[in-house]
Amino acid sequence: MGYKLFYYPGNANLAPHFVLEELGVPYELSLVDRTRNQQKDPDYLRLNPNGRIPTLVDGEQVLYEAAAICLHLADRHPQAGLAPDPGTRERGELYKWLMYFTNTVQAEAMIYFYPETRSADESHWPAIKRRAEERLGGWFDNVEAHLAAGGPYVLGASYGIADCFLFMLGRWGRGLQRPPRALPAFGRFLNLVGERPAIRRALEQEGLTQPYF
Ligand SMILES: N[C@@H](CCC(=O)N[C@@H](CS)C(=O)NCC(=O)O)C(=O)O
Repeated sequence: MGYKLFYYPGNANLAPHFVLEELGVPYELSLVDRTRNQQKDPDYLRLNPNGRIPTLVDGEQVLYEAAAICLHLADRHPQAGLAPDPGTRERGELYKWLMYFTNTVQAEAMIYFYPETRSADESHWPAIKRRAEERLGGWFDNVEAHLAAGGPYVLGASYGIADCFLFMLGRWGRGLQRPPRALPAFGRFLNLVGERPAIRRALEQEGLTQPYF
């Protein structure tokens, strides 16, 4: 069985890419060249009508939405232990955090990085970015409080897909005035996860260079 992950370096494909490397399963990476707007090419739109990255092909099935791909991969390989069993308290915690990461934090990051999606008037963009940065700071503070109260990982002692996702978000926040690496527990988390060989391999395969977060 082989997967195909459509990616652009550093984009929302990072989390599923970390998961694939962590699983150690065969997969192929396929570059969607955003510098040439290939995410809007008809061939790609047939796979992902949203024209966004990532997309995962798993045999006959095509999936988009990074968090859904991470959950699917963890469920396809339960022996790897990257997600708690369905129906458990821990699985509920995973849903809560993963949805928070994708629906609240990632969504805010998208406003910060792409203010043009919120107003066609360029003079509005600095204010949109400032507000998104303030709000992102608040979301990251909530993650900090959670990690400081437990940790070292999102679900406590066991590493999994929520950590892959959070590492991606922590990396995206590296250019903020108050970056996640400057928060004590979040900084420890990024250092810890950033040392994992699977994470390193994925970052290198995407051609990303230090500092990673
Ligand atoms: N919620 C989606 C968001 C995906 C997304 O926004 N990807 C960005 C890159 S990080 C993208 O493809 N942007 C190109 C575009 O919108 O044209 C997911 O998590 O997969």
